Amino acid sequence: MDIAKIPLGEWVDSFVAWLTVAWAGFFSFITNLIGGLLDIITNVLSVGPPIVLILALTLLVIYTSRWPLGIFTLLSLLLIVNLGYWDSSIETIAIVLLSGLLTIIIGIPIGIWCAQRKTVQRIVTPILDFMQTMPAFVYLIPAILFFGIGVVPGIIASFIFAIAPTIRMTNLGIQKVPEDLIEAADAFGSTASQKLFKVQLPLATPTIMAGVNQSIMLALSMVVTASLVGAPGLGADVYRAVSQIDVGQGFEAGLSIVFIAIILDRITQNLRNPAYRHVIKPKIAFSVLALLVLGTAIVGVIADNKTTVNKNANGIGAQTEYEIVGIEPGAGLMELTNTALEDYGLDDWTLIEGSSAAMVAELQKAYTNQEPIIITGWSPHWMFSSFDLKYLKDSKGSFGGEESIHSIVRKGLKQDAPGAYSILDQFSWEPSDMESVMVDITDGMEPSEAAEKWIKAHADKVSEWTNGAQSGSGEPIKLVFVAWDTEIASTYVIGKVLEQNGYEVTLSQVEVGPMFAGVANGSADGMVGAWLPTTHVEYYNTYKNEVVDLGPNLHGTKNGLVVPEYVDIDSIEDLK
Ligand code: PBE
Repeated sequence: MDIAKIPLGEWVDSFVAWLTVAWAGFFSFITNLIGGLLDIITNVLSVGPPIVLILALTLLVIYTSRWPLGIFTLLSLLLIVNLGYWDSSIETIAIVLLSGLLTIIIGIPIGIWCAQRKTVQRIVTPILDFMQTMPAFVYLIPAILFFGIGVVPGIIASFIFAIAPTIRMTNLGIQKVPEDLIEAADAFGSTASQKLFKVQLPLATPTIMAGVNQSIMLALSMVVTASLVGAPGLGADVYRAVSQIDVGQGFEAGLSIVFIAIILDRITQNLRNPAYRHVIKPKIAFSVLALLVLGTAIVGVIADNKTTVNKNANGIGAQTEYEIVGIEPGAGLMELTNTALEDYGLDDWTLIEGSSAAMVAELQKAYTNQEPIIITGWSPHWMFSSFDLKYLKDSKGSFGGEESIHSIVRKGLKQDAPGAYSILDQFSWEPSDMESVMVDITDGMEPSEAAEKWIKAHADKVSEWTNGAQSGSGEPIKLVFVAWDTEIASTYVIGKVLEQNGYEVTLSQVEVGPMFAGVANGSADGMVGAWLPTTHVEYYNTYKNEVVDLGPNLHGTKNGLVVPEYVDIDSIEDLK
């Protein structure tokens, strides 16, 4: 039976494409609103030296959950400062607080509405089921298109992921209020709102607070995922550690997340019934806290307005908010860009970590709206044929010169699969070859299809690679690659060629560090994406004694900062 595939994916694509354009104004309003709120929260949290917030949190924990936990709070936060994760922690706490605040503001009313109307509950429940079970990663994709990369799509995705418990528990809490109390309220002639605010909500508060607590914990569990689209903080530290296989950093950042989780959990759990409520009345304690927070926020906003006045509002920096759109944190290009920022003294600028796909989405969006954007770019890349782009001149040579891409295999492959070894060894092509595969993939072809098409059209070239190589008899070959457009193209092509020569090939997509480490420890057989001598020099030096370098498969690559032609600057110096 041959029934055509239902183009569900395409429908979603075009719907999202339509939304992106038709609702652009709304989305940029939301982006600015959330970005602005986050700035305010971050400013409040980072007022004065770290010890200010540490003491404030410690006092709050002592008040809500007794002094032993207060001591834990004090020590764990001091440890975070000592390990060097304080700034990241502030960013993470701010993100979690804001997502939590949004779930309260939006979730509790929806929960109340559900409790009051059966129909609403019937509609909302399946939506919540859907929101909770759809892998959170999936929300990130449209979120990038709507809100750009950075912290905002991360907050939105966390919010969608985290709001369900607040809605469910509010609904549950109100429905659990005993019938006779409601009847009594009715008998005394109370209005609907009196009933809600004087009877239902007060009785439901413990349940609602349990929901809020869960929402905040869920939001915290999203921080690593959110860092894939450029949200800063401890999540980004963890992602960077994975990307570079830095066990120590991963542990330190992970531990910091655990500490923050425990602190936030205890505070929210005991907020309603503080341990020392008899010593200081909760009303007084929380009013003082609220006043302090509000006061700091207002002073912060005023001070902020004063400082921004001095900056050149029309310069490229102001237009792009001093942000350079980067890619995977472990990519060599990111390291090079950080060096460049130092070399050129560009301390005002931030390099946003995310992924190649997010970077391209951001470029596409800016290009359509003819907005200024600066990205970390490399060639060969299809983006240069799809958009009018230029490299910014790099007079200090921070990005190194032209490079080659090497094929690297594990030790022992030559003995275990001599044919595969010699094909990988003889693999070599031109940037233009690679680009044509990349263009087909961007135009919607499956990578394996695009690879097959190129192989068919270039039989002579392929026969040079397979020349003299003995055919395999179904031996497994595992190639690792990172989801950079260049490496997707090359890995699929060489994978197909190996397959056509009798090997059982699996391609597995990993982060940069794991790509090198996998070949070094023999869990992968090879890879064709080592950019040398500059981009991957650190990984190469770490692993060079445990791998076999088969030399270049392509010459003439380039790395750098890239802007659309319509952006009015030409060199990195112009970013000053
Ligand atoms: N790249 C493409 C990679 C190598 C391949 C330039 C994004 C990197 O920076 O590590």
